[in-house]
Amino acid sequence: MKIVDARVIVTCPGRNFVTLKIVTEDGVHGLGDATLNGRELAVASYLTDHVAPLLIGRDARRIEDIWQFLYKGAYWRRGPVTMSAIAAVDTALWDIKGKVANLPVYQLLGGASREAVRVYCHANGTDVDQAVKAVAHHLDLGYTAIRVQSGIPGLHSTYGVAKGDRPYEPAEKGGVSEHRWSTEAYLTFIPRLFERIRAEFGDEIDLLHDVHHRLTPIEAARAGRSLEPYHLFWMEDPTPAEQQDAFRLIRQHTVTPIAVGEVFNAIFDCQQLIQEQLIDYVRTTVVHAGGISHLRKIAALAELYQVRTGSHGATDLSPVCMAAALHFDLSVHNFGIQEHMPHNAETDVVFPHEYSYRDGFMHPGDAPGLGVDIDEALAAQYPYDPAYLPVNRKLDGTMHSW
Ligand code: KDG
Ligand code: MG
Repeated sequence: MKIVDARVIVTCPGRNFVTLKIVTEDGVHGLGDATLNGRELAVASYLTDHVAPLLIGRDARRIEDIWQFLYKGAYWRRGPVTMSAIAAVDTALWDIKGKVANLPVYQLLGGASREAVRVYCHANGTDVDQAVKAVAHHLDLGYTAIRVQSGIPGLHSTYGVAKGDRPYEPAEKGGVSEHRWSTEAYLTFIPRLFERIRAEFGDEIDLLHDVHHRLTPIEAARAGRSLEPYHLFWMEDPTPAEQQDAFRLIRQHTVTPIAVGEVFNAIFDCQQLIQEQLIDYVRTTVVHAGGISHLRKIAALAELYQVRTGSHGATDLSPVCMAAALHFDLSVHNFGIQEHMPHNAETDVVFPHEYSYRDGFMHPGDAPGLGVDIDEALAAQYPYDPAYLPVNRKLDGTMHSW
């Protein structure tokens, strides 16, 4: 089953997405998400200029061999650009395999380990009152696990909080915007936010929070300890994870569960975190961590150490990634939870899909393959529009993690 075409489609139905479409000699096609938020064209070029020519003539059935060929064959290993490109190829080949077998991909991965995939949503507000309203709204939509972010008194903007009436979107058009940051203001405020949320909504719902890499290990330890009375489902990315052993210090001080991994792209990025049980959830996802094949290896390692999955699912991961993530989530034994940040209506039309949401759960559907497609004519009506993630500076102007 030879590959006869591999092409990249860049579209911007409200935000930029990069999609790889692989076609076989029998006319079967598969899709893979290759979107790297704010650096989209780097992956598009990597695929178009360096990967697509190598795919023509290869047997689409040999998913693992093609993965190893692209990984080992590049010589330059890992990194978000390379691994997103490999992920797109891998995902598209799983899509093709499912279509040829006339089975949804989750059946090829061992079948369903659960009835449906539990998801968490985002509730955010410019202040605590608005955050409370957002939580109430999402409870009405049926979610039972809710990530809460709020504006911080004294700081004009911060990660995870929407501007105006528009839903929160990480990348912004019109240049790089700057946020201001004060660790002390944040550490003082964050327990008050969750105290209020628990007072309003009780102990039943699961609450999550994303620190977004902005604390040092000892500051993260303080945050985790101060949040213990509100028993979070997880505290995400408490400190940058380039230095995996930094998490030992956080673990020594707090029992707040920890989730890490949305910026990881290979199993080596989380090997120590998993093997020393320094985290509870690994957040690697299909598009940035080498595709379904590599994500399964990470999950298999994590299973040995009772670490569960909690894949990243922000709007900068396209519906193709969401579909692939749901097949993975449904099948893998040590699934924990899946992030769900719904796409806008235009995106849902450009990428028609079988997956669905109901009462706090999602399901990938039973269509052969991934159950997601791209309307290429419609996609062409939304040309690429540069957008960047914001940056963060401390109050004295020093650059800080966003
Ligand atoms: O592109 C960056 C976003 O995907 C990221 O900021 C979102 O942290 C995020 C999350 O947990 O969804
Ligand atoms: Mg995050």
